Amino acid sequence: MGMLKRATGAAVAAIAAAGYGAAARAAEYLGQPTPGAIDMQPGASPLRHQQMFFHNVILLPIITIIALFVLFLLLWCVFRFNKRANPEPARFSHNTPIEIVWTVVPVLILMFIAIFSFKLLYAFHDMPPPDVTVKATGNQWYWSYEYPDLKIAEYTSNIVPEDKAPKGLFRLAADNPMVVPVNKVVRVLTTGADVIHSWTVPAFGVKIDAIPGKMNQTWFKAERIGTYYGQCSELCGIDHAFMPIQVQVVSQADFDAWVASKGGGAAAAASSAPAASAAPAASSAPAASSAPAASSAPAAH
Ligand SMILES: [Cu+2]
Repeated sequence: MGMLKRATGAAVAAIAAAGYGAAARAAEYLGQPTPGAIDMQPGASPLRHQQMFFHNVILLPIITIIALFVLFLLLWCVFRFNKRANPEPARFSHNTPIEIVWTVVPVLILMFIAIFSFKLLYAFHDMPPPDVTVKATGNQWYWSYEYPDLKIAEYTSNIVPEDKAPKGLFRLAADNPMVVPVNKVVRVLTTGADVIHSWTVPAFGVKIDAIPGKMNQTWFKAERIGTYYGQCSELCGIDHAFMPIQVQVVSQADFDAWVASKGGGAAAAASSAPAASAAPAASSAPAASSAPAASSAPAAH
């Protein structure tokens, strides 16, 4: 008995240590996947925290309880009502109270989920006035970025080859990352130059399709300086796995310096404040890129 107790204690300690190790590693690997870890990447934007709350605190317990309840019902039927345990089966086929319960309870569960789900959906939709606007265009097979308000012309962001990529970051690292200031609302406009791609950065809780002839928009506010990685998340062809997304979150001073180094105009951020729809930003884009002009032509394809 004592030995069993000790063994159990050791197992619990090992599991706790493993969990602690994973948590420690997860903190270390902000903005990128962690080898051997369970759970999602640590979040680095306010809406990402809300998403994780929705998943971990609302959805996961509901899913677990329902799965266990259904398992219990199955086992109960198997053992209590098999031929040996219950040789004389009952003949009734309806039970009004229970039919009302199994209709009403799922409706209530779904309504409860909807409260949190819709709140999150609207939070993503109601973007605060953006400080920086970046247009991300998906190409076969790389991303290109443009800062229309800051007069930074479109530049391409290619994958860093395997022999040059930092350890564990092949297919995540990109040569010319998107650069954004910390704690500022960043509006991302996405479009596709050829086929549908999807601009995704897990740590910001952002995943939005980049569709040819259409301009989508989303936003995030990065809370911490660092490097964040994502990947195209729409099957877009043979090199789908080789068009990584790298976002460099820097201080405002570093961002201004980067804008200057790109030949961009400073302090244009305020001018974009009232804009809520994607169209005007697209029409003011200086570079002659292929996609935005088509955005108003619904019958292009
Ligand atoms: Cu793609």
